[in-house]
Amino acid sequence: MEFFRALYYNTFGNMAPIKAVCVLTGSSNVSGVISFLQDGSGPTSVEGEIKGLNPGNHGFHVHALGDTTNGCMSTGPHFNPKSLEHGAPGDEIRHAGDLGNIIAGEDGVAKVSLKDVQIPLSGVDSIIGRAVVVHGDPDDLGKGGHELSKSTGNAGARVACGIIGLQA
Ligand SMILES: [Cu+2]
Ligand SMILES: [Zn+2]
Repeated sequence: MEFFRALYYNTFGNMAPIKAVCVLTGSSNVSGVISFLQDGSGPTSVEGEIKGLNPGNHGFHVHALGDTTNGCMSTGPHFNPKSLEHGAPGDEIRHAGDLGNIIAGEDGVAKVSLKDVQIPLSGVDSIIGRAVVVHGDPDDLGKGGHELSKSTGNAGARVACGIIGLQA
């Protein structure tokens, strides 16, 4: 069986699962670690924990740039390779980076556990080298009627961010 597995990998390229990690920090006390795993061309699993948040919903996105030279401000807009409007993760019209909200409990901790098909770890639309950003306010998922709803979900300040990098 191992022979066929090796033959398959050598014939069709790197089919082993790809792993990535993002260590988030910010100017406040918000921090966390998010892990990514993609098996073949399947959905990417996103798992982790963010702490130091105010209780409630917080916008959670992949932003286009892995640039933190000016803190989270330099990570650019939401990752949007298809040039669509901002939306919810389950919407057809959304930015690839729109992962919705994470929910912090009274202890300020938000557990993250989701799967998404629009954030691959390889190929032209790979999120490797881009950034994860956590916001101070809820993401209205494009439906808030605010002038920023269709671009950022009006999610407010960028309270923590980190660059998505490959992991062994
Ligand atoms: Cu964002
Ligand atoms: Zn968006």
